[in-house]
Amino acid sequence: SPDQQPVNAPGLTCRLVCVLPSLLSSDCLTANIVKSHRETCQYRVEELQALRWKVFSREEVLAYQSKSVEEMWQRCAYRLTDSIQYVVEFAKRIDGFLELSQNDQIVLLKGGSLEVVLVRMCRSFNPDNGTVFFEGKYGGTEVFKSLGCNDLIASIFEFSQSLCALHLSEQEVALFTAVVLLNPERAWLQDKEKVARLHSHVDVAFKNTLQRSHRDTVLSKLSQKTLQLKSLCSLHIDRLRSFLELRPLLAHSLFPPLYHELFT
Ligand code: MHQ
Repeated sequence: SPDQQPVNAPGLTCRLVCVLPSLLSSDCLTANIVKSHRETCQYRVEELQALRWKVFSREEVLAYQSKSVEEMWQRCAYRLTDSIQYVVEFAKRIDGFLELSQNDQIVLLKGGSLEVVLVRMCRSFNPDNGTVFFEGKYGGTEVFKSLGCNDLIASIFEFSQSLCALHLSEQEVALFTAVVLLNPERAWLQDKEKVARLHSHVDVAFKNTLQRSHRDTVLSKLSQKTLQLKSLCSLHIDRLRSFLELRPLLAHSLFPPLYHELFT
């Protein structure tokens, strides 16, 4: 019978035996996550870099600085909420995320969406002059002065600066943000085990990718970043609390519903 015939097809044998097994299942996940990132990253990194010459003029910076605290918080909350909507779309496109319970999807997004935005921010950040792409042009920390939380803004900018120093590729940003999002340690998860399984698949995919590009050393540097992200997010919540305590009635009309749902 034909299937009993010995084969002598060295090229084919090599392809099956040597080449195919090097395509690990984690490569599929990497491809899925990189594609999800590319489709939901708001601006392509080349676009952002090409716009670096567009910097706010002194007059434009002064105009931002003379805005009221309320207006500036409202603007930033809208920008942040807009970015978070892209992160929600990113999450939904990661294989396995929509198989989690709705509760756990929400818990992961509530706990991780700002962290992902802050990691993604390094793509919009120019480390040469410490400016970020905000409302159409690049501006430094002085643009955000009227928010009245210079310490938070300075820490966010320092974080971006230090992340830029790692020169992460788009593939690395994609995988790192997925690892950050699928954190099985978030409080109130119903099925922690299921999240942990998904997280470890992404973790393996990330480690394989780093190993293959001889970038293993970024891994330990990124684990420090995870801690910094946590403290930036609690600082954001602290500053938001102080802002709201002074304006209990105003707050509801000021912020977009999704910002409320996530942070207040
Ligand atoms: C853009 C790049 C970008 C630029 C500036 C939420 C609030 C009212 C105050 C980023 C806390 C401040 C903002 C700077 C903080 C959370 C604000 C200040 C995507 C959006 C992003 C990352 C902004 C997000 C919100 C930030 C961090 O391409």
